[in-house]
Amino acid sequence: MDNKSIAGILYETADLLEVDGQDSFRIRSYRNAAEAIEALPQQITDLIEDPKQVLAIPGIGKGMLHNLNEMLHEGRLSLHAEMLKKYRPSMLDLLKVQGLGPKTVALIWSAYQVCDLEGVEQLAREGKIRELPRMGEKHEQKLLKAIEDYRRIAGRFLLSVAEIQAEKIAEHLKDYPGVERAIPAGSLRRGRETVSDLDILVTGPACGDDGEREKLIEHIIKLPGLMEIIARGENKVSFRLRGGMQVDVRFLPPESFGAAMQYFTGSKGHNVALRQRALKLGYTLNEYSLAKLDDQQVVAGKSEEEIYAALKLDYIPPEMRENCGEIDAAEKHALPRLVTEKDLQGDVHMHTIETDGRNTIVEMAEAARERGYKYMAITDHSKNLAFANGLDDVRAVEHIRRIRTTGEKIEGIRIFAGIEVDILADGSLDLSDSVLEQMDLVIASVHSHFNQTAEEMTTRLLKTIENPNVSIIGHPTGRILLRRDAYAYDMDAVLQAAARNKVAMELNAYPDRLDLCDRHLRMAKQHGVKIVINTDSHHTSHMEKIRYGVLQARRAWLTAEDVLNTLPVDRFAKAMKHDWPE
Ligand code: DGT
Ligand code: CA
Ligand code: CA
Ligand code: ZN
Repeated sequence: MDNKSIAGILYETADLLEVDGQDSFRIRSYRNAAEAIEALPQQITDLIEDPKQVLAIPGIGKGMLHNLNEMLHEGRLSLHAEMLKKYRPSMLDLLKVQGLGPKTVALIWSAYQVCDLEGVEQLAREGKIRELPRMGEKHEQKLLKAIEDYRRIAGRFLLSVAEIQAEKIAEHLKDYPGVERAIPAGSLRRGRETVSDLDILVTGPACGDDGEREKLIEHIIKLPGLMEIIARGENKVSFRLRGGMQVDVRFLPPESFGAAMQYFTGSKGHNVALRQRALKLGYTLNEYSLAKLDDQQVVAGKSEEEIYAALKLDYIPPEMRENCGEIDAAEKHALPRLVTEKDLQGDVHMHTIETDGRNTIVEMAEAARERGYKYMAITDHSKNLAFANGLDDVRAVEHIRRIRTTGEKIEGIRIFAGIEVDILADGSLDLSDSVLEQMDLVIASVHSHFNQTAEEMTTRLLKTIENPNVSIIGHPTGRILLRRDAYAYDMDAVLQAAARNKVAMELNAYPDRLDLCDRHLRMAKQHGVKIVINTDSHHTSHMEKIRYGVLQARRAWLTAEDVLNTLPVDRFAKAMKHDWPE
């Protein structure tokens, strides 16, 4: 955990304690500690082994030292977790709304036991906020506006959504004569699962002198969907799109383009570490160039490649730039060869019209073959998913037969007969073992009872993993990005069991799922658990979403060896029966 996340948890704890009506001294101690850690020049992780140094930080006493130890060793703060359990994580969103401080939130909670955005919005609409002490109709209106703004402005967007916008803007820019390159940097280029604002870098003669740039800006603001201009400077224009996404467009001379790409791709943590390295080697690094410290002579700037090379580093792919050890690895020529989309030989999570998909077996298989895959699997739902018309034992066996008959008729691609079977509340499966045994592969997924305790969920998943018919755990945390949190369980215990039983974890490439996430994928790799990257396609057009899965895998430093569906078809078939390659 870095200082920023620790400070964040402490701030949140302070806010929650205030909502909870605890004494102001205690609340202040958490805020003071958060401020102190935020302002610290070095990482608290580096100090924690020496309690004297930590206690020397103003605002940090024995109790807080204990909290810091807990956070650094357990990755959580129990008081924070306790408060979140009492008030739900949605309380934190509420606290971020302009003008909704802990005191007002506490007032609303005590009167109505409501602690989420939707709930408060409804109360305001129904005129129930004005009935609270010291509140009036004006407050209510302001609150509604603030909730609207919060949603619009504080929002993050799915990578897939941000990409579409970025492409439109880049096209619009390139329509203008004298624009040579228009490339998105920032979190989008790093392939983060969600993106807050777009950072687009532009170069070409049109970025040359001031007059030219003014004309280019005039062109930019004609962009369809542009809602408001936020800032208009010499080298930059910022605006907001309909739907709330903010965009920063920067104009650059060609000799700085690489330096700017490097800087604005980030991450901030990566940049800070890279700049420190530059200083150590006698250079300064900024968004304009890499230059010698003594005489300011520029040594690199046109391309990212020359910057990394001048810093005696192998080129670091954008997905790895999160300050997670990539600079060390690049120095030692030890960066992994990241998995690519081309490495994938198949996609083995797909639905058809037999349950909730939109296409037939043949259509799905042909689309997969079209993509160049050597194999694919049909994995329709089981009966517990009633709204999806899930299969019972009898229909499942019929479906296997249908899949195999189709497979015999189709050339150039192997169709595996599989199933996405529901994991029931107790960890048993929704279909009989005698049916599951007949499958080429079995994906087991949680689609119900998301609210079990972490203990129940852990036991549930461990039981599933022990079932010898299970090949893969599907979308293993159940999260829906920006909508539904991951269900809680002991990831370590589950990954250990998965490694022991040779049950793979899915990386579901669907852009609003993308679980396992990068952090969990790294954990999986450490445990020796193999990954399968799947699209969970319900339509032939969904198969292209595989690239989001590949991006996430690359962010986790995965290589082709870590991913089972890079294997040739026969080898993959064995891997689905617990025979993994070394
Ligand atoms: P986002 O927009 O929240 O999804 O994430 P980013 O990474 O796109 O962040 P953003 O848009 O604030 O900034 C773009 C890049 O600019 C960021 O990845 C690194 C660089 N950057 C921004 N602020 C700083 C800073 O204070 N120091 C350094 N070294 N780099 C920064
Ligand atoms: Ca950004
Ligand atoms: Ca930005
Ligand atoms: Zn599913």
